[in-house]
Amino acid sequence: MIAVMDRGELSLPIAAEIELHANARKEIDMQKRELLVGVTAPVLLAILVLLSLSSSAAAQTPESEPPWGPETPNFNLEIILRGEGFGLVKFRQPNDGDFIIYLDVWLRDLAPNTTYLLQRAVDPIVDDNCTSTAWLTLGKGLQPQSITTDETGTGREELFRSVAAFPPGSEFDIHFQVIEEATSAVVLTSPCYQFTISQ
Ligand SMILES: [Ca+2]
Repeated sequence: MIAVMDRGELSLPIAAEIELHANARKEIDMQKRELLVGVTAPVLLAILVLLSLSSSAAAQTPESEPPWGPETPNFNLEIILRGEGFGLVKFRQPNDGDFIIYLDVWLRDLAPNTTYLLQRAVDPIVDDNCTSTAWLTLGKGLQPQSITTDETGTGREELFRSVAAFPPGSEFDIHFQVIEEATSAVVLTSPCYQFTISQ
């Protein structure tokens, strides 16, 4: 009986203590939650911003390649050609003193095992209206270069051309076409783009 009484008497302060502990834990949990929401979220955001900044900076200046010029003015272009297949030309002017435009050409969905040529025409009146039809075949410097498709109709070629004849800052409207080398038939055409000579 005494033991039961004792347990009963003791049970009240123990229950109260348990409740106190529970309340204290709730408060700590709430504080933790406030910390997570109030402090951790901005810190996480800052970390994410820093990560995205550093990754985009890394993407812009890969160590293995020369740094490209800024996107504005139009020193660099991604030219899309459409027609009987698809073409992409990465038009790049590195930040060096060489006055060379690099043209990485990728053709797709054309006739297999066929040779093609990439041509461009420019006019100096920059109004997004490409009026020139003075097509010039591009290649490796002054040497025209065929782009030969494989058995799946895909072809790649790394072309380049000097623009040393033009002063830096010169602006042009430019458009492109791909012709089949044997027949001169136009198979792909591009919209009108604008570019500025970098150095
Ligand atoms: Ca024009």
